[in-house]
Amino acid sequence: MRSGIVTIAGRPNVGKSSLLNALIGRKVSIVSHKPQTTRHRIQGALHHGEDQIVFVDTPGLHLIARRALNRAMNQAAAGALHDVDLVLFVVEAGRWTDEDQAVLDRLKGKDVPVALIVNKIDRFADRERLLPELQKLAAMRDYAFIVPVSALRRSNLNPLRDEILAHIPEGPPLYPQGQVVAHGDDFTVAEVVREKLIRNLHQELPYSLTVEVELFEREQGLDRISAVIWVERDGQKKIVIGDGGETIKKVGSAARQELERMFGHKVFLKLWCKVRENWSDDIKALRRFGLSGQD
Ligand SMILES: Nc1nc2c(ncn2[C@@H]2O[C@H](COP(=O)(O)OP(=O)(O)OP(=O)(O)O)[C@@H](O)[C@H]2O)c(=O)[nH]1
Ligand SMILES: [Mg+2]
Repeated sequence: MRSGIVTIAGRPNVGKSSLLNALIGRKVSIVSHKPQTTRHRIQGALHHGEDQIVFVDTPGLHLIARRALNRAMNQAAAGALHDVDLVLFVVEAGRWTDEDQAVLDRLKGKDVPVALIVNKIDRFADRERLLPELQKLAAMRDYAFIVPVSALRRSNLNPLRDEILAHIPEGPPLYPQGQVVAHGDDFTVAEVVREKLIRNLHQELPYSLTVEVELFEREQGLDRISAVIWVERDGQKKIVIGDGGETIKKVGSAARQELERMFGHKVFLKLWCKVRENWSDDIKALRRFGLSGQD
């Protein structure tokens, strides 16, 4: 019986959360085309027979961290690089940046085996071009193993799972059989609403908002949920609400539909938008929103 904790790390936008969801076969962590989507460490357990892998998805490590929120995100990610059984260093095929280099540097001298996962190989129609790419990446350090994958197309995931299983210790399971996540349904609600906001709002606004569940009542066959979207300025509130409430309605409806699918029952979701100036650089506010980066 094998059991281990495996961190998924890398710069923003390489597909860490997509990989977690694809490996587990269910949406555990939100995904968007914008970098810096994940803000917390998010655990998800993969049960394979008697074996179990507990994955830890992390915020993308980034170089420019001017706000307290960004520093907390980097701290949350860095805190998952030790005291685990294996780190999956995720990169994007054909795209190496200074931020990838910074992650590689951070992993130096750490007492944890590191595997290289080259994601988004679906973008390489010509497989011959992928090979020199992999060789270049492989030469950068000693890796426990290297696996090219596509989280989007779900390709090469079983070989990846088997490699991971071969590199984690024997031991009793960390999660009870059948349990997939450690976080509660209120966290899922806040994250799903935030995902729909990111997908429906342009430019920088998603970086200035956070979602807080104020009320969560589970009756028979129905959840009554009320959540606040916190923004930093009045102008942002106007955009989140949209003309005649159009945007916030669209976000609410998309979030409700996804939550109903996930929870398997009806959801009544009420969204509000409120201003709290400069929350993303305010340690007290971050703590209240569970974003302080502390354990
Ligand atoms: N073409 C392609 N796109 C992918 C693949 N995996 C993820 N993506 C896309 O890459 C973007 C970022 O995906 P995420 O999973 O949110 O990336 P992340 O590394 O978790 O990003 P942060 O949370 O911001 O650090 C999304 O638009 C995904 O759909 C893949 O295998 N192929
Ligand atoms: Mg992510």
